[in-house]
Amino acid sequence: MLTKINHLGVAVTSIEEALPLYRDTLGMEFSGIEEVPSQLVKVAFLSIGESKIELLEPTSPESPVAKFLEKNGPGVHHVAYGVQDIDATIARLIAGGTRMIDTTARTGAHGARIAFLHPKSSNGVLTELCEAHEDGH
Ligand code: CMX
Repeated sequence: MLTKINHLGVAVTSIEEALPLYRDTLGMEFSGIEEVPSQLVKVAFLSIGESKIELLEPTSPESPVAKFLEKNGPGVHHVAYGVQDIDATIARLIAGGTRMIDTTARTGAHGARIAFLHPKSSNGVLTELCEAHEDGH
């Protein structure tokens, strides 16, 4: 059902301030910043082999990431797993009783189709399913 860890999401108050650690100190490959209006965040992706780190900065106080930062401060926000068929995976999880935040896939960064499981249904870890766009992200 799952193919790999696609990315780890890290909540930050400022991508500009956090980026030098990942890009320059740790030497990860930086592939740019993108705004995801539907999620009220802007994101920066940094690659390590097949996986990525996604820095998440809220663009509004209403953003789920703004609420997370308010409560916890900066830190690991979610784990995203690659899936080949997100619609089938969502259907299987719902049939098995998993509580989904998204019961249908929506569009995330890089045009990927994404859906979140509720952290209350995944041992406190916000979990994302991610069906990569054709460009491989
Ligand atoms: N990891 C673990 N637990 C989390 C969490 C996270 N990232 N975010 C929230 N929670 C927990 C809260 O601690 C809270 O727990 P308690 O009830 O024990 O206090 C509970 O979930 C409810 O949180 P809340 O702050 O009251 O916020 P909401 O109920 O309004 O929303 C959630 C929570 C998870 C539904 C919301 O954050 C959400 O929809 N997240 C998914 C969307 C998202 O994060 N998008 C950004 C990523 C963009 C991308 O990758 O493209």
